[in-house]
Order: sequence, then structure tokens, then C-alpha cells
Amino acid sequence: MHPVVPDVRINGIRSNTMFTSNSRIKELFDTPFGYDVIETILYMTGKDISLIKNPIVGNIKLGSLVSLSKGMLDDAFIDTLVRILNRETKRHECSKNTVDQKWWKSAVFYQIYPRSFMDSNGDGIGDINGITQKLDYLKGLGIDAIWLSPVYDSPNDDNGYDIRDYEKIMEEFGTMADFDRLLFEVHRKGMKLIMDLVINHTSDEHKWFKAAISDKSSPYHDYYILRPGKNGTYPNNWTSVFGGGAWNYYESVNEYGLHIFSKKQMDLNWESEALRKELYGMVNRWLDKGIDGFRLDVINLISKDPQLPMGSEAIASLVGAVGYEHTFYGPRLHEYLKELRAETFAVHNAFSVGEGAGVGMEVAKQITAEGRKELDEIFNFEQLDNPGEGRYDDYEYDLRYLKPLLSKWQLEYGNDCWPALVFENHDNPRMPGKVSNDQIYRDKISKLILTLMLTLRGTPYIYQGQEIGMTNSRFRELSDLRDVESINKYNKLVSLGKTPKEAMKTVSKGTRDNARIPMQWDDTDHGGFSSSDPWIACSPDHHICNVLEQIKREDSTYSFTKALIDLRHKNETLVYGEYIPVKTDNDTFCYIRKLGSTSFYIEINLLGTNTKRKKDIIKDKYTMMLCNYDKHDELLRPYETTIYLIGEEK
Ligand code: TEU
Ligand code: CA
Repeated sequence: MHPVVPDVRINGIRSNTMFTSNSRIKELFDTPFGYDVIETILYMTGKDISLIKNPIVGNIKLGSLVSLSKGMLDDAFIDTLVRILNRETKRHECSKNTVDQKWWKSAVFYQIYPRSFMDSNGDGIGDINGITQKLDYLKGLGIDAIWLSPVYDSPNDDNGYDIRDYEKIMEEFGTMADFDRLLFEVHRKGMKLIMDLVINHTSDEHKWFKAAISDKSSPYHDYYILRPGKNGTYPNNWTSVFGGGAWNYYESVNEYGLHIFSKKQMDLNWESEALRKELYGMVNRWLDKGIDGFRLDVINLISKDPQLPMGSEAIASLVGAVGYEHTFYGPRLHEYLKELRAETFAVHNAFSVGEGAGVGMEVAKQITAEGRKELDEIFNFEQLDNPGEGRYDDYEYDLRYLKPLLSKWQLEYGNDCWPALVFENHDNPRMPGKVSNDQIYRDKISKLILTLMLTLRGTPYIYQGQEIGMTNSRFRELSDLRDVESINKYNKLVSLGKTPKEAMKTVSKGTRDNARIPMQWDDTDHGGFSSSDPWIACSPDHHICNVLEQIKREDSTYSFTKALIDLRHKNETLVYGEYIPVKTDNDTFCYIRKLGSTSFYIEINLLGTNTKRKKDIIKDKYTMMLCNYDKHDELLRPYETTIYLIGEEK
């Protein structure tokens, strides 16, 4: 059982570890969650830490925030905050020991979204044999490990993130024999393969769910979060991340089932030990096949507060879904992660990277610090949008925000935690399109982002197409969209009074389909992806941006990526070296990576205008290793990124 929060007041004195509404703002700093919340607020509002250090602010009692916020926050909010603060009351103390070397720390990962990568049989849908055909391409680029988005049997309400059968391959993607061959070939070529593990929810077509709603006394009933209504309506006010309420009604049992994502993605009840055992068995069967690990989908959501308390509207206006505060860092999350690891990954020495949307750095430490034996790495997504903006918002991404954010993770994440470096994935529009629609800078920006990923400390996850600088598409009408989340979003906007054109403008910008258009292999009709019409339209952009053309061209994004990977492979300094920030103005991001007597200097212009170089580049001492311009210049040019090896002065 999870620990029960003990009485928080002993003889009227606050015990060392427990929080109440009488705790003061400055005390939040002691806890991982409190620290993250304060950091996020400061980051979003552009304020710095001195605000909290100010005794007037620091001494404010949490309970007083209700009246101070003029109705923005309520007692329930403070109550929830206190509850989460008490979950882990001490921040993790990072180790300063030398970093423990692991294959996944030095590996360059590549994410494949199978539906859009390569279609081998001409039905317009990417498949497993298509991936196998392209392994030499990946090997040629220098990729060490592949993360495969879900390939399990699924009705595809959310493109495979709604699993119907964990132990079967989706028919459209091929067979288990195809998968085995892929795994064999990946290993034969000296690469690793990790799979996506979606164990927060299953499809409503999964046999467990069907049994669960057929009969309340079925042993599977307890596998899901099925509850009777309250006062003639839903069990609580939670909403789905994909829009609308989070509950479906099932007449057969006269109960409601929880779904944080689509109506067909039913949340599993991790409180059930039988369910957990069942999941571990399945995970172990995959690991027995020899796969090298997993990327764990929305893994921070698996523990829900079992009371299912009402969600705060105030929080919902910030995070997008009502009730998220009761699910994103639940009471038993750490316990479940430890158990999952011990029962599965630890037995097979397998790698685990979790997806942790909304998880800040301090909570991330609790999840990934080596000694705690939970996960190896966690994805956080703060870098994907500017503070206060979301992917549907109409704004131009300002790269300058990256510097304080990335620097913080580089300097403070500790030697017993290892960052994951992600800028693109199947859930977000592409970076070059976000920063600037100006074609002249597209390749500079792509190369800039890749430089960050391959020269900062952490494991880089390149998303398919990122290596050629693929960009966002245009979706003109509803029928162009495929993603359930954006279709819901469109319908909601129209129901709120937007014209179809206005709604499409917003949705087209932020839709996840931007990242899901077919991989651009060449400039033929379907971009070399398929011999027939693909399941989602290709972008005409494949005529100017494709693998075939870029492989041949020395100054292409592809060639740059390959050279970057090669540089990293040949220089441990870029993997394990110390990160040393170089103090400059906000418009440039410069740092050194140093290991033993080897140092690299990385110089990046975050703006689309010329500026002065920030350091004297002594000719004899600095050897230019890579640059996104063809020759060196006195000025640091728009979005320029240059990597130098620093040697002894000659
Ligand atoms: O994503 C979860 C997640 O938090 C997102 O980034 C999500 O796509 C976004 O918030 C929606 O508004 C994971 C998968 O990566 C995503 O493709 C799935 O749809 C989702 O989980 C549900 O399985
Ligand atoms: Ca196919």
C-alpha cells in the first residue's frame, strides 16, 4: 500500500516534512513539485528567483493565496497543491560523481512513426517491411537505436496509441514474422530497437475492456476505472485531453468509464494488482523476444487519485484539461514505476524512457535518478513552445527562450540523471516552420536545432524527417485532417462560433498531422513513400526537400546531420563532457563541452540577424569542425551555428 499521509501538525509545530495550507511559499522550494511550480511560474512570467527570496512574498501562507489571487485560486486548489507537495517532500540531491557510462547515453535515437515512414506494399500505409527496407539508410546516417511508435493491433482511433491486442501486430503494418525479421535485421546491423509501451490505457475494443463492461463481477471489471454516476451525472468533472468530457456511459453495467484521451482510449486501473501483473507479463514477453527497451506513453498518468476528486477549473485553464492535477503525478506513481522496473526492465537489463508531459525538472529527477530505480530517462516538452503559448496559438517561436531552459537542465540535472533531447515528435509541428516561415532560413534553423541535440549533454531523439529539415504542411479543410485530436478541436471551434475557415487556420497550424505527413524520400508522385495515394496527403514540399536530393548534396541538412552524428561518435567529449556555459547576451547561446584535455566550443546565434562573435576566435587555436554556413566570417550570421575544437595555441 502507498504511505498514508500522517498527521501534519505535531503539537502545533509543523513537522519537518509535511505541508499544510499554513506552509509558506518559500518552503515550497524544499519539495520537487513545489520547486517546479515556482520555476514554471517565474519562467512563464519572465520574473526571477529574487521575487520569492523577497521575504514578503516568501512568507505568504499558501492558504492566503486564495484571497490574494482574487478568485483565480480556490480552497480546493490549495488542498490539491498541499496533497501533491506531501507526495515527495525532499528534493533529490544530485550526485556529482562521474557519470556512469551506458549505451543509451551515447546512442543517437531515431523515432519512426510507422504509418508515415515507408510503404512496402503500395496500400498507402507505411509498414514494418518498409522500415526493414530503410535500415541501411538509418545505419548510413549513423543512427544507433530506433524507437518505434506503436505497431500493435489497433482500431486506429489514435493511430495505434489505442491498443486492441498487445501481442499482435496491426494487420496494415504486417505480421509478427515481419516484426521478428525487422528486429533481427536491426540487431544484425548493430542497432537497437525500443518499442512504444502504451499502458495508461487500452482501446475500448481490447478484450479486457469488453469483458469489463459485460459484467460487473468479471475479474476484468477492476482493470478499468469504471464508476457509478453521481447525482444522476458523471462521477466527476474531469475532461479529456482531446476535448469533451472524460467519461463514457456503459448501459450494460450502468457505469461510466474514464478516458483521459479519446473516447476509445480507456484508462487502466493501476490500483488493481491483477492488472499490473498482467501488464508485466506482457512486457516481459516482448523483452524475451530481445527488444532493447521501451518508450513509455504518458507514463506519468498511470496513478490516479482513487477518490477521483473534482478538478479545478483554474488549473484547467492553464493545463487544458479538468482533473489533470489528480492524474499527472498521482499518489502511487513512484511506487508503480519502481515495481514495473523491478518486475520487467531490471530482469532484462532493458532501457526505459518515459513520456512525462507536464513534469518539471525536479520531479523528473525523482523519476530518473539512477539510485531510485524508476525510469532511465524522461521526455519533457517545455522546449516545444514558448512560455505561455501552445501549439495552436498564432505566434512565431522565439529561440531565445531555449537558452535559460536548456542551460538549467544541463547544469542542474545532476550526474545521476540523464536528459533526453527532443524537439520534434509525432505530436508536434516541426521546428523550422514554428520559428520562421522564411524559406531562406529553413535549413539554417533545422541545422541549429540538430546542433543543440547533438552537442548538448543528453540522449538525442531525432524524429523521422528531421534529418532533412522537413517542415509543416497545409491543411485546408476538415477532410485533409486525420488526427482525432485536431478533428475534435476543429468541431469545438466551429461549435463556439468560428467559421470553418477560421477554425481550419488555427487547426492547420497546430495539428499533430503536420508531423505525420509521409516521409519525403524523393520527388516522385508520392514522395517515394508509396506507389499509391497515401493515407494522409504528401506535402508538395517533397519536390524541394527529400532524402534523395539531400544525400547527394554536401551542404544539405542530411549531410550536416550525418556529420554531426559522426563528430559525436568520434568524440566522447560531446557525450560525457562537462557543459560549461559561456556568458553572452540573450541573443546568442554559446557553450563549451570539456572532457580531459579536449574541449569543443559551440557558438549559436538565436536570431535571424547578424551579430558580433562572442569570443575571439583565435585562428591557430580554434579549428572549425562544422558550420551551417559554407565559410567562416567575421560576423555571426542569422541562425549561425559553428562548432570548434579548441586546441593548444600554436
Ligand atoms: O501523447 C501524450 C501527450 O501528452 C501529448 O503530447 C498529446 O499528444 C497532446 O497533449 C495532445 O493534446 C501520447 C502520444 O505521444 C500521443 O500520440 C497519444 O495520442 C497520447 O499519448 C495518447 O496515447
Ligand atoms: Ca503498406
